[in-house]
Amino acid sequence: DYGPAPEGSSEALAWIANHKGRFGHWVGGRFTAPGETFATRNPANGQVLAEVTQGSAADVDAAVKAARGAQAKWARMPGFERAKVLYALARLVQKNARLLAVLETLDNGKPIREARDIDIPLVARHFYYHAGLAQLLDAELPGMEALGVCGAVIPWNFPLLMLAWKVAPALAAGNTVVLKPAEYTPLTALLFAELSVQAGLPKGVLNIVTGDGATGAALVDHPDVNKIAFTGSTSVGKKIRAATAGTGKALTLELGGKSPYIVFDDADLDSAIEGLVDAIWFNQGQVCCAGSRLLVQEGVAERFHEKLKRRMGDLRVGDPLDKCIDVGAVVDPVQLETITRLVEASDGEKFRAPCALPEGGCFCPPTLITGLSAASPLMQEEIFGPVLVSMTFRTPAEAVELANNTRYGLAATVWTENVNLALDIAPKIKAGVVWVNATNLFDAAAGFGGVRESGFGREGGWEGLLAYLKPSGQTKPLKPVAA
Ligand code: TXE
Repeated sequence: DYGPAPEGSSEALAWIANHKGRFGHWVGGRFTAPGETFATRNPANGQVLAEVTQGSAADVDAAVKAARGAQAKWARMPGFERAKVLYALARLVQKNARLLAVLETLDNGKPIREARDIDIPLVARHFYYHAGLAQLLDAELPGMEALGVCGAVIPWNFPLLMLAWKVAPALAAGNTVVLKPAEYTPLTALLFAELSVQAGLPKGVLNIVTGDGATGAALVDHPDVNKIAFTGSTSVGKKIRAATAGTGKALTLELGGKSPYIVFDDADLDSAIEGLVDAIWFNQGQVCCAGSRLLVQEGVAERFHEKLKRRMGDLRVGDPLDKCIDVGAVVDPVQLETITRLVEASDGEKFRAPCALPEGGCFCPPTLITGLSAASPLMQEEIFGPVLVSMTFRTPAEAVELANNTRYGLAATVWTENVNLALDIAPKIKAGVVWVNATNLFDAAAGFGGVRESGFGREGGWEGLLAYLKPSGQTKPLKPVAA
């Protein structure tokens, strides 16, 4: 069903125009008047999409007060009543899928195919799944209660999906939320907030304060916030951990990565190539668990690199609203500059996909770099762009050693037809998830998160929900669990 983009941007632009192109914060179930604003732009053409308000500490305080005011009543509701609202949110996301997908693509630069087929469906699934958990809570975890007011600080690579990862479990457990979207991509969160009224979400249960890192820091530092859930860079994660230490705030951190993608001699190479395209060029490589470090066994390395270069020649980089393209725009000129600088500064042999890049936007060619040493900065640092670095190895033991030769530990991928080999090395790799002959598999029911400098805590599944609960103050009698 590929062809020129029938999905226009008119509906999304009309939504922005209905708000006169200027947004305040979402506090207590309505938009505040816009204050001092900054622009959010379409990275594919540099055009300003809208002006959003730079949140001050006073704005954060007002949002926290609204969240606090709504919390006790929301938590006292029976789980199945909260579930009704979460189901309604899931259905509204599906009903407005096209509008949300186009708005996400405009604000972020990701291919519309990905926003439409991956981001937005996963958002709906996350709310459906947590609606189910909300219903079970009273019977299954009678001794647990909500933490209170939860602060969420999220990144720009999956704007609405990261909102869902934090808001769905928080609300299911009876918490209220103040969310700070990334400054590059605030729009789908604001649209979602508006939709939440139709879902019957009580006022004050979800509040959104837009702004930059200073706004995020004000939320982290607010004394009446009970938990911070953060996804973003390792450096900011460290600051947040330090800022919350000793405050009694609960904390989960989902940070950067440099995930290995290991290909053994006996792997089905064509499948491994397709997996790799998904691992490193999905979302322009701006994925925390991107398979950004290829480790390929010596015997097949040359053949694999040849095949990979041929496949890179087929990648289409272009207008993110065009359904035919594979790689869209990176999120912002600053990110583009960082990626370009890192690539330019590295030695090693660089192969850039021979594709024409559109002018006037943040476009970056898919790039493969070989011939680097294990210690070189590009092998160690997260690039967060469409850039793959590659090394060879001889033995499985060496593959494990190289895989673990990083400060991160978010994800890893192993390709081999030898199931014993896969089962042997997977547990030796230090990572939150190891995929075998597959990559980028996510499910709302499976906890996702990292080890080492990729963070701690899990999002998704029961373990993700438990991160939004604490043992109840009053001891309730244990109810028998229904068969
Ligand atoms: O991230 P930041 P940036 C990595 C990736 C990328 C780099 C920089 O390598 O190139 O980080 O991206 C808010 N207190 N990842 O600068 O700064 C900020 O406003 C509280 C990996 O965009 O970490 C935004 O909402 N909050 C990552 C969010 O933190 C603060 C996804 C993330 O921004 C803050 C994004 C502070 N002191 C970037 N400073 C992943 N793991 O997926 C900033 N923020």
